[in-house]
Amino acid sequence: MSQLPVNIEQYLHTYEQLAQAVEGLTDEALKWKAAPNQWSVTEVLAHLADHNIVVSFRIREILSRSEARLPAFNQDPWVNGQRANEEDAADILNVFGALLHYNSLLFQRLSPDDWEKTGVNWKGDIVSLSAIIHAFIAHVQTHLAQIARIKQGESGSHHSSCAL
Ligand code: NI
Repeated sequence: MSQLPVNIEQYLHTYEQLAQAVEGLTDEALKWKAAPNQWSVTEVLAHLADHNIVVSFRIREILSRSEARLPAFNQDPWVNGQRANEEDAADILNVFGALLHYNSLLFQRLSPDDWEKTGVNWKGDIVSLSAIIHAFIAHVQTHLAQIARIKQGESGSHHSSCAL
């Protein structure tokens, strides 16, 4: 296999990072919110699954040479609209991990030309496929820190925008 412009192991490892972060947490701890407008650990996981779904869509849009702007998504209404805090953390993690695996198989099929493809994000910036995947990995790290704060009983305040 030729050298890819993204680190697939690091990409796949985000699943283990999240699984370790929530390991041993009771159902009560998984669903605890510092305030009604703050995310629980479960809601952070649901947000990461949402982001994974959106990024998976963006990856395919870029590969298809779509000229449409890559969509943004409104993180809080997505979490609230699907009643994410009623979800089971294990179910969310399973979907998150399955998408990683499915995408990693796609990455390994791509040619150097595919990796050069770009899209236009909702802000009008040109973004490359590899930049999107690097940003995905970085985004998980941001929310791992948030999960650590929530586990300490601190505010789960989230960053202003998750959209690339
Ligand atoms: Ni985010």
